[in-house]
Amino acid sequence: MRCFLGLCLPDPILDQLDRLQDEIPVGRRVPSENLHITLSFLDDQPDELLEALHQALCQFRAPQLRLELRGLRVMGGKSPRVLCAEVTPDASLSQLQSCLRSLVQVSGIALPRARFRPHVTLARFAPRLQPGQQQRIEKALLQYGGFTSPVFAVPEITLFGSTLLPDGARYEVLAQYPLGAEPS
Ligand code: 3AM
Repeated sequence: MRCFLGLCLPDPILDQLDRLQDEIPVGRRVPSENLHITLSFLDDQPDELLEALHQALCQFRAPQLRLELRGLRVMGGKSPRVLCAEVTPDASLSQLQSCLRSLVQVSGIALPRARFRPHVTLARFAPRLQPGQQQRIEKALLQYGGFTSPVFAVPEITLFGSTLLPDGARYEVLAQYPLGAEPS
């Protein structure tokens, strides 16, 4: 199954991002139910490896997170791929991501080397931008680049399943692992 580890966002933050997306009509909008912070993209994995990871995650302990979103960014280098809200740098988040990366690999799932730049993807762009889109993106960055969310608690890690459909990915929550709690 195609899946990834990530963090869900609380409703007040989803509402704020929803309003922000209304203000910035660029690209293909990510629907509210798909907004999240990716920690580790696992790709397509056999059930046995996912089960091994699930067992390891059930025993995993880490403190609860308190995060904030701050600023907008376009990712994809010369050809913009996505518009994102950035997560304010947070040592606990970086540590969590690095521990999870090790845990995933110990569970037998190979991960490509990738820099962790936590974000919430708000919109995706086609490989070739439509006329005028670059200007609209730049205007949005100028106008809304100073956006900040309230600080919010993240009480769990989520294992998402991801199904690719013609109109985009559909995510489902496969399991959640509490942060800041003793494993049961
Ligand atoms: O959180 P974002 O939106 O940046 O782009 C996909 C999404 O990231 C990314 O995994 C997240 C959950 O689907 N993704 C999809 N395919 C990927 C791949 N082959 C990938 N990341 C790395 N390699």
